[in-house]
Amino acid sequence: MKDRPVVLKLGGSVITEKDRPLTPNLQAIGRLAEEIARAKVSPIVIVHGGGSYGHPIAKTYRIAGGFKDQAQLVGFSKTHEAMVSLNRLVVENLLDRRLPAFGMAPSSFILTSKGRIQVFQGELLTRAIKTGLIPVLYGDAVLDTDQGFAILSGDQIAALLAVKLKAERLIMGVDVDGLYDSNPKTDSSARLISRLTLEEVSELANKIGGAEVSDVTGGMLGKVSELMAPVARGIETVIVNALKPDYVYRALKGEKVVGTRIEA
Ligand code: IP8
Repeated sequence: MKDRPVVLKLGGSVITEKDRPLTPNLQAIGRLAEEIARAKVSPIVIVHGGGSYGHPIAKTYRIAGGFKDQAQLVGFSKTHEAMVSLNRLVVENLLDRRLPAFGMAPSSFILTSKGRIQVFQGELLTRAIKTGLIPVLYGDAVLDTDQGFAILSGDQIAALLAVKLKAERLIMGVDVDGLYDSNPKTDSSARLISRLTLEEVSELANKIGGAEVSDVTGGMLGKVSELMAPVARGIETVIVNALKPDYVYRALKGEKVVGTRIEA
């Protein structure tokens, strides 16, 4: 590929109302589409999360744990369909800003094994990018060689794409300012970590420890572990608050922005 693409992940808790099933955050989706259009970054690949679309259905039918009984099959399909609906909203908002967004279902070209990506048939995706389209992917219910099916997170997809496409930059848009040294929701002395090396990530994981990991830090540490591979390959990787206007815009432009930058 001539130009190295930017990979942008939009968190499910940014583009949906996390606590209300099947409720999009249309204001955030519209604003982010406008920021992406204004930044004029090309090529760009977008991946979004599930939020209140994919997750509640996947949970009800226990999709992440794999096939156990026949009744889950409908749930597998419903999870995927919910993600297709959310994807359509994101794509439509980008099209409204005259961006050639093209929704692509990860379950059509990715196969996992125990939830980890095993087969990635990237030819169509690279072709779409070369043609000038903006692929818009999402965390999806996918087929799995070991357990029948699985839930594949948008984070895992975004990290893999960054590596495979030799991305210029990987931007993770989340609903907090970045990674903190403790949980900012319960600890008023929590400090935002603006720069972090791979080595420090594992130290921080040990310090916080399994059981006490809060939603914010725990979720973030899980995210950060996905980011290890692209960071190790020298891909600039940054976590920013996508709920705050212009943070994603600035990250797309490579400008200075509040967040956590992870370095090799
Ligand atoms: O929100 C999972 O993607 P994530 C999406 O990026 C589904 O973890 C299908 C639950």
